[in-house]
Amino acid sequence: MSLLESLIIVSEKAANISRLCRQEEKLFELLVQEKSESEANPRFVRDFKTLADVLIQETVKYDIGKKFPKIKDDIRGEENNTFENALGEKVSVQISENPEETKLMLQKVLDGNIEAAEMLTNEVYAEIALKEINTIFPKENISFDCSTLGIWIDPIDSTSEYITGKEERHECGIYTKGLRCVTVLIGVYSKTTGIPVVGVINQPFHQNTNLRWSGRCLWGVATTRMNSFPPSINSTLTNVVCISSSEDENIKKKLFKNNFSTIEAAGAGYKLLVVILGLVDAYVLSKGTTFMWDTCGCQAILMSLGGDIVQCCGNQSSIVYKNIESGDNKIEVCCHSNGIIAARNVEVLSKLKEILQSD
Ligand code: 2IP
Ligand code: CA
Ligand code: CA
Repeated sequence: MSLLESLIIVSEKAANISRLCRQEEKLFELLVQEKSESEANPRFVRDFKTLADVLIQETVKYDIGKKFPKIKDDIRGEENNTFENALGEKVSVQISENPEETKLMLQKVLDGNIEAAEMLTNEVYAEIALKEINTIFPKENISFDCSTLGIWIDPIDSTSEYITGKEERHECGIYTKGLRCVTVLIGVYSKTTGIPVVGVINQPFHQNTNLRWSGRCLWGVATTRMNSFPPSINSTLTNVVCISSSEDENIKKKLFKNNFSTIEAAGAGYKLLVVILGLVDAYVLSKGTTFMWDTCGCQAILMSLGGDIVQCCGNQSSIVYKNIESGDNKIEVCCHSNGIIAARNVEVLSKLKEILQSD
């Protein structure tokens, strides 16, 4: 099985874990923990860390690392895998070859809750059938030299929506808040050039039928310009830009002055998703509140469609990726401190670069 297919499958496993934790109310309450100050996203006074988050990240690492040993040591994610239980004990969340061991580890994190540990363990080792996944599978087998690649994972983007999840919908169909803004983001990049290569976005809470959520999975390969979209995907421009609710007035003014209207939606991954889908022309963010794990996969998909993600301020060059070294301050090294502009169309990108650089 190819790296791309394996990434699609593991993203579905990630989505299953996220749905399980959200739908089992008891499980969900148990899982919410606070982040330590040094790890917190600078935008939030308080951030959340959930076991689901860490477990998903470690499951992706385990499954992909097992199938592609050459990439194993270069799979990284947003989360730190050390968990502390109510007794102040530290447990490192790591998936082991032996499901029994994983279950015991989870039991520890869950203060002895065997039922919850069992449910999660089953999901971690579940076999995912291709027909369960709402995607269009790659028609060709693309092979990569895994020894030259690294991976960035955001196991759950839009954690606050995942936890509080009150839905709001804009009249154009974009969800500005709620569970639909949650995404699992996986991005592969070249360690030699830093350029994104493959991206997978899984939206676990895409549709709700009879109180059950189902998702969808989108992917793209930047290098071969292959992706999961029909050739007819909407390419009409909307003159709408997606922004964060925390965006500066000055940026909004510049956009309005140039005939762009804005929609404020939650989730960096979700905003990138609506750009990818062509529901808006671009995502503009002037602040340093996104990180390598937020953008890597989405940028690969945008590149497969002819777009890109560039810095909003600074030299406005394309975003590139690197491995963090031990001793690095992860938040500092991985932060896109100059903000970002993401678009599916390079003309739009050039226009926005100009607008945002003007006084
Ligand atoms: C967050 C999340 C937030 C987003 C922020 C990201 O990632 O996507 O929603 O802020 O930039 O870093 P906003 O919604 O204002 O765009 P996470 O949920 O993984 O911490
Ligand atoms: Ca994120
Ligand atoms: Ca996250």
